[in-house]
Amino acid sequence: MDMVDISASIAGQKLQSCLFNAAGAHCVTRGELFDLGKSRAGLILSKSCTLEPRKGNPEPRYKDLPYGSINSMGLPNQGYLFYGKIAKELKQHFSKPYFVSVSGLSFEDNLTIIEHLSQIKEIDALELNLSCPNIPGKPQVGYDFEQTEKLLDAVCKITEMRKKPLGLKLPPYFDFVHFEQMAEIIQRYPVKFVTCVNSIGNALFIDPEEEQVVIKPKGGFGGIGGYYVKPTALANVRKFYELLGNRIQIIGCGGVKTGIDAFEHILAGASAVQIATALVQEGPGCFARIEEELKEFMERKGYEKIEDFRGRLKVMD
Ligand code: OXC
Repeated sequence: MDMVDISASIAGQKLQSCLFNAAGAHCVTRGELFDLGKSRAGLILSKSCTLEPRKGNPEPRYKDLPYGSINSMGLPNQGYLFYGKIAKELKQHFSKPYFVSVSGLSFEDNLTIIEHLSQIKEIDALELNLSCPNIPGKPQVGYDFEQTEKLLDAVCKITEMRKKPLGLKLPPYFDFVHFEQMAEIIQRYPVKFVTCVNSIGNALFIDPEEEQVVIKPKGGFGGIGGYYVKPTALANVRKFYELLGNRIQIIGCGGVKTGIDAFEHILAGASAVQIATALVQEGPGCFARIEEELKEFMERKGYEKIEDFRGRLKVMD
């Protein structure tokens, strides 16, 4: 199986494995970031950071479900200065890229954070989160095209000046018109990658025995992940690959629990694949397992590297 190579390249960075964590999953604390460094993950991505450290929403705020998870974490994180400062240390210990996810609570916060992080050379790229569904009173920026454009306009001025690669974490879209409108905006900016998708926001899971919701914040509404979202995630990867794939890389995220799930994301057009629910449920050991499963499936198919099949999804005529 050593003949099979699952390395990847994202925003000019070489990844030994195309599999890594989604922002939010096992990447808040120093210990968790080090766990990712020691694991088979091809890259370390931080929790989405805000200006100030945040405790997040009241617990319980995450629940495993039969086919995935629901969460309303509310961006618990140690503040942007922490994720900037730890970059050097991570680089001393691990030879893999380090990306920082940014989710400022306002336009100005995002600019302050990005101005600072763009100047840290040990940070290889930034992933701007346009899609956190769990902050009461704050809509997902990625569903507001005007606001997205205004933010990209300002953010890209900074990242271009500082030569820091920028990617976007998008919410799932459900209508071709919305895919096209978003792609039209994104293609006007020097965005290196888009990550499709964040959780499906504001879903509701009900425990019928208890006649109750399963998480506390927002009356039980939260972002859904895992197998519930896989078909939606694949549709978003595919559509953005069709619309942007010739110049912007797509990172797949949503419902990846096995090597075959990762294979499907790559077949749809993903250049790398992030893992959230499976990482939370299984821990960082999931990367070695999913890597082996992906390699085994690729070998059975006669593929030596991911570029052999990436984007080559067949449709029926
Ligand atoms: N997506 C996010 O972007 N953030 C987190 N949850 C989620 O599903 C969070 O912290 O609430």
